Amino acid sequence: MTDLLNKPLANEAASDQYAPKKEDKFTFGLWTVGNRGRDPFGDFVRPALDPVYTVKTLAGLGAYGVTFHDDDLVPFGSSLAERDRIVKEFKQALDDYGMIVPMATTNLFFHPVFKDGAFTAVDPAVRAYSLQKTMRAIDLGAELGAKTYVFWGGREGVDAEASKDPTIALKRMREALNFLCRYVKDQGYDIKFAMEPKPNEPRSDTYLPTVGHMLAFIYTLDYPEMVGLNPEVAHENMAGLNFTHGVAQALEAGKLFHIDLNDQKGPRYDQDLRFGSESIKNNFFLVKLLEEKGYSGPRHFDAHAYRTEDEQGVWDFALGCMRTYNMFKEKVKRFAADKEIQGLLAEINGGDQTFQGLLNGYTPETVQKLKGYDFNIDQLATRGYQYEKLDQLTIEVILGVR
Ligand code: GLT
Ligand code: MN
Ligand code: MN
Repeated sequence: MTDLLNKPLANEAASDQYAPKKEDKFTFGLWTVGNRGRDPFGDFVRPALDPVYTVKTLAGLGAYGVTFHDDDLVPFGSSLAERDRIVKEFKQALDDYGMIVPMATTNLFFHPVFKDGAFTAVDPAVRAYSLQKTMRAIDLGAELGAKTYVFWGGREGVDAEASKDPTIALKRMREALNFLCRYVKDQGYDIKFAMEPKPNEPRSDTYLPTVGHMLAFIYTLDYPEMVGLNPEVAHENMAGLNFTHGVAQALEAGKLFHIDLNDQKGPRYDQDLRFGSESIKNNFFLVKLLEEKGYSGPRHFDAHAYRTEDEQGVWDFALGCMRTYNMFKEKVKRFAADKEIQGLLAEINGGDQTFQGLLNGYTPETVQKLKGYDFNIDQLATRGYQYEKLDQLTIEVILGVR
């Protein structure tokens, strides 16, 4: 394996104002930079990356931490002695390179045993094994300091709709999460759960397909305060939804526990593209929301390099994700400091303040006033909202001419 950090990085601007820094809180899954380019039509194109080497290289690029599935770090079927050796070396690498593990998760989708799902599989033995594997993986995450534990329901769904009663599937999912919340409490771990929705792929339909579905489900759990969301850009776009609005709803409900940043070209298979490589305007508004509304968790990239790339291309990809986030962050500041834009926004949001008094909640007096008021709706309907101008100014900020 070549040690790319001993060579100059491809990016000559690596030390400019957009260069990633620890305080930016950028994190990557071991499976993201470690993605070997296999797809349903073609084999691996890149060699495996050693987790210790990954920690070192990501630290060198300015990342803050790494995340993993149990099997990304400790290969499936390792002996206990093997596990302990791997964990010890990995911990040492985290210390050596000043990296942390803010999040961990379980692989409940790769092994053939999970072909019908995990917590919602029809086979009780598979459901029981899934709990066992997850408890062991939570122990591993806790040992490495993870504070957030992600649940992506990889194969929790159906191909043959007749195979499962969807209400029973939801009950099984609830029972599993309730069980695991109790496990975390009984162990005294400082861990919260973040559920990650995805509408389909690899199954035809996945249960709890969007941010909204999952948010509603969380409040039916025994410990809703322990459970939040890990929304992913690509996944909401696969469902044709406005990702920023989904994230805003989670954030406003105090449920944005984590986030998976990447990109996607509209509703199609899950592309997990380099962050900001496609939907420039959408991602500008996403970064604006995260930066302005107090999201303080890791900016986690769940994406991978194009299949055409060699190892250098993987690090170009990783650096690109982080730099683009920082570029959006700078554009967000510019937008906030732009006098014309802010003046226009103030004017747009102003309206006739005489009506504010009628919009402060329910009182019997307000009911009387509202019922009796003679609104000049024809005049109200003539208003032009200046959104063309506002949107063009936004585009001009994003494209760098303001
Ligand atoms: C898998 C999936 C992601 C999830 C990961 C966590 S694994 O790569 O496509 O969206 O976040 O299980
Ligand atoms: Mn994805
Ligand atoms: Mn994800």
